[in-house]
Amino acid sequence: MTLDLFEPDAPSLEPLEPGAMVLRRFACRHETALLAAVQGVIEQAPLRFLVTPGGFRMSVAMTNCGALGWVSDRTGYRYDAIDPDSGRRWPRMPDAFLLLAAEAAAAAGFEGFVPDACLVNRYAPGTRLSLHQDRNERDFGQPIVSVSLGLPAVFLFGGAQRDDKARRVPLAHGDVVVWGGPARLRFHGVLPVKEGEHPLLGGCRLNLTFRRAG
Ligand code: MD3
Ligand code: FE
Repeated sequence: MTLDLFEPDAPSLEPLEPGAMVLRRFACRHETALLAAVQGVIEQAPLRFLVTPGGFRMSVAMTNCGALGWVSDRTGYRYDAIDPDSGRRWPRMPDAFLLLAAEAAAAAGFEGFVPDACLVNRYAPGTRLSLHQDRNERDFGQPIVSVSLGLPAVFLFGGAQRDDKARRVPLAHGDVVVWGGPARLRFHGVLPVKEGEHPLLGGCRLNLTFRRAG
């Protein structure tokens, strides 16, 4: 019997705050399948820089898979069944994604989570995501599952108001966070990603967010 103390790569479950749970390294044992699946999605629906309703180009590159994809343009933010760049449906959600998202949600107490949208975010070094709420989904009773891959980042976990003090949560390759219940509408963001080299992903961070959008 080996103690967890001597197993630095073993997964762990840590409650962050009511409704938010960090599953450290939870995605590591699936990393090969996940990365192959991400590649397939990006081949069918390339990463792109969306424009905000205010006319600014986002610095995070994005794409989607699943029945619905999150998009932004001059008319606003929304979920759409069609990729505006191709005019076709988004790539289907890979089984490896569905399984991981459902397993992670269940481990955090949300049984039966079936996401219909997966937003893929790619951060180059220096890229940040400013504080925002995720409010385009139909049912806020459904959790969001987030998977971090590649370069580490510091996640900002704020309050119910934009100017509430945010706590900093470091997230590394393979870490999964489940956000639900009272944490679901909290403001959140990502500090600028530091330059670095990840053995599997090179110089970038990828984040997958799984949602029940429709
Ligand atoms: C906390 N993405 O795509 S995921 C996003 O790392 C987004 O790319 C970040 O925020 C990223 O919208 C963070 C984690 C996340 C997602 C939804 C949340 C955290 C959340 C909803 C409520 C509270
Ligand atoms: Fe968000």
